[in-house]
Amino acid sequence: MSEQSRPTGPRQLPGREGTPTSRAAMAVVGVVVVVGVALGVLLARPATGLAGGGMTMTPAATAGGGAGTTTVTPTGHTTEVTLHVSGMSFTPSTIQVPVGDRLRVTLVNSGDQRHDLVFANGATLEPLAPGATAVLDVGVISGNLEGWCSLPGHRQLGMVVHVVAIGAPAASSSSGSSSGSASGSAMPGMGTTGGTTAAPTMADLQAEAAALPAYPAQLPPLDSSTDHSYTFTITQQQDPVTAGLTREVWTYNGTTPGPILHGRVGDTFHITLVNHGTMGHSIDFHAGEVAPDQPMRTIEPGQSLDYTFTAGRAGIWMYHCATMPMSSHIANGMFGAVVIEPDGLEQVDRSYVVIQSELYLGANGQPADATKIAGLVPDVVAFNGRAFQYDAHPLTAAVGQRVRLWVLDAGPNAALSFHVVGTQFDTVWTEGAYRIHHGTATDGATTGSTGAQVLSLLPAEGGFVELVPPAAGRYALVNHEMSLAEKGAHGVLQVTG
Ligand SMILES: [Cu+2]
Repeated sequence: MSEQSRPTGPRQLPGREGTPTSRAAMAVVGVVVVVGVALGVLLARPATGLAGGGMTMTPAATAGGGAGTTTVTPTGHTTEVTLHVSGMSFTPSTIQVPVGDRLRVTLVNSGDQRHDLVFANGATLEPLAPGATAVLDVGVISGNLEGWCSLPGHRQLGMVVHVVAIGAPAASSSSGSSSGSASGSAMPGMGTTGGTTAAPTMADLQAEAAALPAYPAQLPPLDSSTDHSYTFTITQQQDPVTAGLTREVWTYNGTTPGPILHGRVGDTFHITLVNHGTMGHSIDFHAGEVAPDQPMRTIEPGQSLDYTFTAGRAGIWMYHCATMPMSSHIANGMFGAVVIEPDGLEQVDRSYVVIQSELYLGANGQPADATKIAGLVPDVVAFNGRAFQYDAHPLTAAVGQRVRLWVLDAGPNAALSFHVVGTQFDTVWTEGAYRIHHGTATDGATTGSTGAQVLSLLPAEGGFVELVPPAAGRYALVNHEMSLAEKGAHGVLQVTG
């Protein structure tokens, strides 16, 4: 490899000018470090899935470096705090220190990779190996102060600690941290800005998912009937996001997603829609063809309508509220799926349904923030309505079983690049047709030896994939748009021997 053609290594790499070989080696090391940090989040901990961590949280109380920038009278007292590492978070993530106290932080790296700790006032602890402990003198605290891990991406994933200066004059605190709010707006995962809510940390989302039952992902079994009748009752209710944060959800029958319906081509579905909410709502079933005017009309609270359709074609068809703005009604939970099997679909050992959707958090207890929705950047992304729930409550299968995953992207906005870590799909059916069936491409070009790594879906697209897990293990289900996986579009298929 010539000097000219060799990739340029990171410029900040330490060390002197060396031979081409040693510089190349350093460049490789640099690449390995960068890749290792990036992949470490998702791939280095297959046993625990997306282990810990969180996303950027910027509560109004974090005013930045106050220590050393404001004149205070030192108390002569030292506040001692021990920080641990949990996944990609510091615990505790908020430290309260009387103003004028010196702060000494003992960092215990209880995580499984290196972390450092730097504060906005310049106090810095060098990177600590897993299992190591070190003490940092942060200095005399004169105002609110933020600290973080400065390793690439760690701060953005939630490795932030907020020092709240108790008794600091208002000028040294931000507007959000005036008296009495230190334990409110600075609560982990609950940072609020301008009446809306910052993205919760990954750790807080995972903890809540573990504390709650999972939405059942099993495809409901077919019965022999060709005529199906359901009542869909619309509700508006609270749904927890983290231990300290709820959102208002709008549902069909109290869950988001709503009920998963299952039938065959030619089946007829009779839906009675009843609005028990506080505003107008409606429903639109993609699974049947109807003139929209009457069945998809918006009904006011207390009203009902009948919606009948015949499922003429196979697919996993979205349904959703069609009341404007549809983006908000879908983002607030009003969506679900109708699975219509292709004729002759073979029996498999396991059938699951995975529906992706996005959360754009409004203020605590409130529905989604429409401005955020319009901005297309979700705070949280979910499989079957709740982030990370199948990490805590995995889907299950046994080695050698054929697993079929019906997948729908409910949106309202984000795409889904559905991948199951460690596997390949030997069967892919999407939007009306097989692309691959048991390893054979439908154009006949490849017979018995082809496969796929993702099922890629835009909002309202759906399909199914099949895989046969080769060995026992925890197989992560991810949106391979990795930032969306890190926001919750992540789960686990637990395979036993
Ligand atoms: Cu609605």
